[in-house]
Amino acid sequence: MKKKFYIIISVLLIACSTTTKKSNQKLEDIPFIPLAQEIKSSNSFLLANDLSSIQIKVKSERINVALNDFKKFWKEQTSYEIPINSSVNDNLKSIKLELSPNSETSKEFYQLRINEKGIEIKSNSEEGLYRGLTTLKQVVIFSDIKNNIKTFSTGIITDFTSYEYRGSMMDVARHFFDVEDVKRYIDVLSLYKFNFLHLHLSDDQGWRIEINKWPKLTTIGGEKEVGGTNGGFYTQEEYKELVNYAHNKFITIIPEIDVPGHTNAALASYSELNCDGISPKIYTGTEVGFSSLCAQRKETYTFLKDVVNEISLLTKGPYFHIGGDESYKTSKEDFIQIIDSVISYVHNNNKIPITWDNEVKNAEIAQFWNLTGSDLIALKKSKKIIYSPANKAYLDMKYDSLSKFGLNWAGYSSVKNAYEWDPKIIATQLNLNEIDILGIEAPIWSETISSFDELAYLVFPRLLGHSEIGWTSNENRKWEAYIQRLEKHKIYLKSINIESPY
Ligand code: TNX
Repeated sequence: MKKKFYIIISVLLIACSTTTKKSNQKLEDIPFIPLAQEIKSSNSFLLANDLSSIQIKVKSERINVALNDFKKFWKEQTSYEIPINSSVNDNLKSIKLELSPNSETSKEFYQLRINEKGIEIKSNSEEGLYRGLTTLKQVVIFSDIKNNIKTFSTGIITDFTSYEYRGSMMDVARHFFDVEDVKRYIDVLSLYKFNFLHLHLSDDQGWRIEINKWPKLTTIGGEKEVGGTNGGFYTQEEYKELVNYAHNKFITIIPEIDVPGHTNAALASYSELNCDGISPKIYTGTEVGFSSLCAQRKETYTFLKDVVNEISLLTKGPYFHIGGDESYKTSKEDFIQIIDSVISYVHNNNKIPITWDNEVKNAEIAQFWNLTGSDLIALKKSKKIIYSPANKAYLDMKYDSLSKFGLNWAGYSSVKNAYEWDPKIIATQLNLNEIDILGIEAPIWSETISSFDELAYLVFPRLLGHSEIGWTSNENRKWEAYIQRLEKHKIYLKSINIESPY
């Protein structure tokens, strides 16, 4: 009996001490990814059930959508309902969002204040408010629960991004990923403050977007994928739905039509695009560099113009990616002729062209991935660079020799390797200091993956490292502290059915 009594007392003591420990959670103990630029904790707390509403004075369709999402999220996380009000009453404890003009701060700057009276997010832009809301989401996810109630530690977060471009690329051409998969990816990207999703919509193995003037691109070119299984494509309506879905999460979709190489699917769909007038067979292997559009045929230019025009009409953002990588079957002259034409079609649609770094080009923005020979000249001709060094940023590189999926042509890439890089250092090493760093992008190529779970295996947790490289200042990024935070995110990701192997 006595023994039992002691056991009960000690269990109670341990429980009490962990609760007290938990009540000492400070705002800066929340494992934010990406880490905020400045977190000042104060020593108080606010209970989730004290907050009676979300108050919003901003008239913004996108913020409304975001808040309706947040409302659902709040219910799931805290089990309380929280209504949205369009008026502000300072006497009520609530979550307030406010646009406050400030010309000195950058576009995505925001301030998040938590005190005993409530929570407030202020920014001079809708983007900033949204980024602040994603920070608040992480506060909610990772705050301690005391007496069954989520308890938020007080303090002030002042935050802004290091780079204006923080992207990921999804290769939907090698294996097709449907609208639901892409939306699911967008959901996670938005929680980690990414603002661009680049969709690789065409390649040798598949053409994935409906083009009204060239219907065989999808009926023939979209039919299969790597391995010979059924592929697929987005109708223009579905594509618009994706663009809007991403837009509401403050993510801009960048379409990529890869030319003049990586075009077997188009060449197989229309014989007139081939120099010899004969369509090649549909290709379901994984080699690169064997296909090319024909610079001498006028149909090539009509085709390119139609494609760029139709896709530009579906595109909300400023950019259009035109590929330009690994065109080993195109002569230099033909290459320049085709690329320069596409650049002019993109400009005619008031879009800004982006190309991969290979070969000499005149696009404003180059995406750096892997340097060989003349590629450095192409980079030097650009005004801005997006950094995607394959040995660091490619999410399709295996983690190590045991990885179930992935390639390893650029080497293995551990979680640490994918975290420890800095575009500024690469710029210095390549003598590209004088060219603006637009930002970074982590691509996931899909030769070896064909479902969302397989994609998740390669993407998570490495993607989170790139989110921090894009957002957080280099001085604030420390590997040891990062992995502590990352462990907590892996638990959260698991709770939404995203398993990361490492
Ligand atoms: C290189 S990156 C490619 C892709 C492959 C990828 C696989 C680039 C511009 N080209 O065609 O899918 O490697 O890692």
